[in-house]
Amino acid sequence: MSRGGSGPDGLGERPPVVHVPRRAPLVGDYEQRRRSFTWEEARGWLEGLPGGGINIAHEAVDRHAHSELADTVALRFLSRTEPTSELTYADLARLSDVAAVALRELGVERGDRVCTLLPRSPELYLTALGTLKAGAVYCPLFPAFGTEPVRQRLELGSVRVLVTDTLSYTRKVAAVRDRLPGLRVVLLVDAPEQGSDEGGTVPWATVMADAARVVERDGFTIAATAPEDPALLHFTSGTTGRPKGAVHVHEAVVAHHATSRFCLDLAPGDTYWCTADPGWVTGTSYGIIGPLTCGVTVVTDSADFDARRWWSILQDQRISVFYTAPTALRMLMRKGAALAREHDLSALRHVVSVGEPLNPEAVVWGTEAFGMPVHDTWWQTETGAIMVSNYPGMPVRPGSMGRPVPGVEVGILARGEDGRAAVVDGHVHEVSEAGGLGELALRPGWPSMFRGYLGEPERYARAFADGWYLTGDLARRDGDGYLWFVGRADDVIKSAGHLIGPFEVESALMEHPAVAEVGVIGKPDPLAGEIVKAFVTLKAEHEPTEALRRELIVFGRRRLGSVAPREVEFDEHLPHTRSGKVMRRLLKARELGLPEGDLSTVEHPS
Ligand code: 6R9
Repeated sequence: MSRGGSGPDGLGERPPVVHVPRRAPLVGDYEQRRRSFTWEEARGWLEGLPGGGINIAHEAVDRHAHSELADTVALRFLSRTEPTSELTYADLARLSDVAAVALRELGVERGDRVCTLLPRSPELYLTALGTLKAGAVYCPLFPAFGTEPVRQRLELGSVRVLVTDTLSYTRKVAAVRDRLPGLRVVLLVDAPEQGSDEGGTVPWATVMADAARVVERDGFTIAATAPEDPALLHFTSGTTGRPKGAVHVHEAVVAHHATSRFCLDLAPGDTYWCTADPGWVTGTSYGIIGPLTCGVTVVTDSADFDARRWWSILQDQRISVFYTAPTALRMLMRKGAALAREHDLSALRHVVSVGEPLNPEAVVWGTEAFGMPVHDTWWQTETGAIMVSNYPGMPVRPGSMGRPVPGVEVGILARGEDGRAAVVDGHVHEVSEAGGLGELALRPGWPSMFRGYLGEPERYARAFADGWYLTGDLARRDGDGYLWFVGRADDVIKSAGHLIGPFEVESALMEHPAVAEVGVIGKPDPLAGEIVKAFVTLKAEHEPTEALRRELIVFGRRRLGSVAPREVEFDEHLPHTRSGKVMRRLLKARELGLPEGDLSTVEHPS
């Protein structure tokens, strides 16, 4: 075990926090579980379809609808504007059958892509599950995206059906609809059943009513999907180029389920709240699929962050397991632990975090506010499920992401000059000494690993080397196997837990007539972790005025929505590589006030 106040290799400055959970954790004894666990065993915890297939929606919903959980609330929808509503597992099974038939009646076939651009509302969850039941591929879009990210994802995904509301449609899709010939059908959830005013759209209520009659008449049979059939498409961002569409298959549900047990400790009887929007991978893997496979009650809230509201939800809903992100925890911390203590959190037994580095202070603050430490987890869109975690019942080392999920092998790979894992003659080398820095890598083989970047086999192939999946994150591993996040090996930005590609932001700003060149970085921010900052060189005839700076911010906001730059700075001399690319790393070094020659430190902002 660790020496006194820090990890054995000087990692971490705070003593481990020990919390004895109220009930025996499902992961059991971690060391023993790691030795004995196989993914085949976890597959056996699920039902499967007759004939050897597997379908995520069957495991998440139908399996429970035919069990003693049928009348248990599966989803509870909280909202500022609508009354609270609920769906039991039996309701959800029936209505997702109807949604599946509605999609089939609209011509959706196996493998077709169906998108939502919706707040966290019943229609989003019914579309997700109905799509999976129809054997099609569900692709969630973040409702705060602006026109450009929405258009690009609909186009790259060749999306066939979009489910959205009138406001999002008119603001973000109508004007670009003629550039999306693949988009056959747009369903509006708020249009009256008699018909919609928006040309080229169909009311959700109408197709659902028609489909309900079909189900009544003919019954419904779920698509007989095979384990390797595509199920989910999640767009994610890289350093360069367009967003990448990570494809996940139905077999992924084995990992969603096992990690929901091991890391979130979910079992029937729990009331669980995941604050992530399904537009990001956490809100799908652990806001829909994982918890439903465990038969719990999932609470969703369509409102934005509000500290008082959040503490009230934790109290009034008697939340037992809470999964959130460091930015939200920092926002709660700002309001103080006293606010937490005004609330009865006696139902709460496990608090978990993901998405960005979790400050050691936040872990420890958890013991004051929640009565237990915050447990960090690490994973990515590409991994589909949690890969590294702090487990209930094990000492938490504040600042560490935890240890690998049983069934997952992690490597720390020695780096080359570009900061990524060095591949020499097709081979990589693991950093063997404890505490050594390298690129975090995973041995392929877990069920929820992405099976491709849509239409980009070379990009997918580049994500692997010598039998490892390369994550693009830098990390250290201490002598006890705990992993410590150091930074990204690339220029991707994490703001409030949301992954943002600098190239996408740069491309959008380049559309402004005054802009000659742009470099975008993540600027450290005490609350959001990073905020998006753009350095802009203007074309010769334009003056760097305050008015133009503000115009660029508004321009970005309109095009990009929530991923737009919060800060814009004019810079006549953007640094370039020899090949002429803007050196974002140097921009970041300047921003941080670091010596420009010393680029190695840029990736260690802590
Ligand atoms: C699930 C999700 C993935 C990237 C990942 C890393 C960062 C996630 C983290 C963390 C430090 C943690 N990240 N969890 N960094 N500590 N516990 O967030 O997926 O949006 O694809 O982002 O997020 O950099 O590589 P995604």
